[in-house]
Amino acid sequence: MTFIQPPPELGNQYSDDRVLRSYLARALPPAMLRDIEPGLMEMGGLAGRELYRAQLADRLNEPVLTQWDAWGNRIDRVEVSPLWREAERIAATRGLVAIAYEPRHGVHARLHQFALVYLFTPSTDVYSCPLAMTDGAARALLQSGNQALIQRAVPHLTSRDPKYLWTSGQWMTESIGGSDVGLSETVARRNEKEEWRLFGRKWFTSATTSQMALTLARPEGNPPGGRGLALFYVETRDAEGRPNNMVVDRLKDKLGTRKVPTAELTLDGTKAELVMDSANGVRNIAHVLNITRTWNAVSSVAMMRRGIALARDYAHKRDAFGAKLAQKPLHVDTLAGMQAEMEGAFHLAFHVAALLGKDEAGESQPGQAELLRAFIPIAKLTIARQSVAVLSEVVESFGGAGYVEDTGIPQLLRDAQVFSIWEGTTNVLALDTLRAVQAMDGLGMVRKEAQRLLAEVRESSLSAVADSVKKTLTHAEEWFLAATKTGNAQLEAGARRFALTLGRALELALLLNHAQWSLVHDDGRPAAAARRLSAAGVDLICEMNADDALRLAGDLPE
Ligand code: MFK
Repeated sequence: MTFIQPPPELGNQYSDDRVLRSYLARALPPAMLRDIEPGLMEMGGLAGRELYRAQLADRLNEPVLTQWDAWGNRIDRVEVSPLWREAERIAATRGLVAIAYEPRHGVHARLHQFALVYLFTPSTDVYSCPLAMTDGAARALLQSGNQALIQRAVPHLTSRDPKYLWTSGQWMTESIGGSDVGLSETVARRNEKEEWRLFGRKWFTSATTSQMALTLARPEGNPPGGRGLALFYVETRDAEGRPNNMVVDRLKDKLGTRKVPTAELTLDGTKAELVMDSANGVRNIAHVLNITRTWNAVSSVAMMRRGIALARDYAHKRDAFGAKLAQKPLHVDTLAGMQAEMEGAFHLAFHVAALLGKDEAGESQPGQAELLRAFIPIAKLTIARQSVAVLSEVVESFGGAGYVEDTGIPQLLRDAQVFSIWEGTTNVLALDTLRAVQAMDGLGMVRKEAQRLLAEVRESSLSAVADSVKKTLTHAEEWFLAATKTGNAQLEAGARRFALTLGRALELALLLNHAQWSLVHDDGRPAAAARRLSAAGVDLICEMNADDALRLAGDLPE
């Protein structure tokens, strides 16, 4: 009889998750945790069993676009996969968007929401994408103060009833500008009835199945650039279900996130309403971006956690060279490195969620809104890169099996690759980090936040790592000041190393802070994660020669 390898399995993804449980035990009031824990347990059970099985069975299904009906009508119907239909129902009934808008848990609502999102995301093939945009749209509409649109759309966007729930798209990217959104070519014209109509092509619109979208267009006569764009509200179909003067040209053939019906759209007289003023579109859509980038960071951690859970289970089932992988020092060392990256990322993502919750509840301390503005791009860019690196290791930790599609393992890596692109690439977010830090007048507030976190770290076994965080932040601040004096080229060239260094230093400060609490509660594992993350390297700032960079990139002949 030939050998058959037992596959990796998942348990309850909440009860098995030491990192999430220990964080929530610390961050939430005990009565609230008791209240929400049955829901987390249920989601953890679904994620590890029914949904995980459904996900493996759904592997080859993809969205299908039908552009015409049998009688020649343009219909542009998109059918999503069975897993996505189930995900939509679960997301509505468990309130994955709604929770953030319900008053029940006040300042902690975001932590409750993102704990559920973190459990739900890895088993639902990036259904988090339409949910993130739905959440972003609800927040942007509420912040717009446009009462008509708030009353029209927000009750749908934040509903727990699957029949009433709307999802929202966010149509920003155009062929000319994925990053440089200010170049957008879509035009908005107002007709004699004072109705706005949009004309243009949106190049990367996920959530084509959504009932509404927020989008950017340039009112005729407005100047070029992001300020000349305006933020518009669009309903995708009329009351009879006919497309709103728009066509789905095609679905994208993407590296990953293949369940997401990402499309190219042509808007040809699409009816739209202004959300706010008839300019400042980039500034106004940034409310959506800050929410979707937070979802992106949490989803990136969740995918790391899923890959590690599978790899750890497999390590106890796979024999090689006379022992289980879980008993092999080199394999254990590799898994430990992955776990430390994930734990640091977890604490940064949930710290952002906590700050967001405070901000929305109007309970931010002075300076916290500015910190949130900077921490969102820092968290998004740092964690997305960690996710790609960790999931690459996850694939490798299965050897050849990790490279075989029907194990479900390769998809983890392909899907993770979207996190560093979707809602802003690493480099674009590094530049955004520079702008946010400049707007705060430097790194003083970040340093103070790290000092506050580290002041609680009293265990002598953690002090060397705590000192390394302080040194790293001092180095980052020195570099930032020197590069600011030297000029824009230097600052821009080093922005990615700077932002990643801030991200890793913040992760470590948060992890140390949690490690201190955990040691008091007889758990030394967060301390081990902090030591390991520190050893892997936090300070990435170094002087790079600009001419060498040009030589290597090919623009200097010698
Ligand atoms: C999940 C499945 C996904 C399926 C596949 C998807 C694959 C990927 C598809 C995509 O195309 S994702 C690409 C999404 N694109 C982005 O996320 C945009 C990335 N680019 C940026 O974020 C740029 O930084 C930005 C467009 C915002 C820069 O544009 P500008 O025109 O140079 O804007 P500027 O001058 O920096 O900012 C304009 C205003 O917005 C300023 O305010 P004021 O008008 O008061 O001065 C800024 O402060 C404000 N602002 C910008 N970013 C902000 C912000 N405010 C708050 N938060 C922010 N993050």
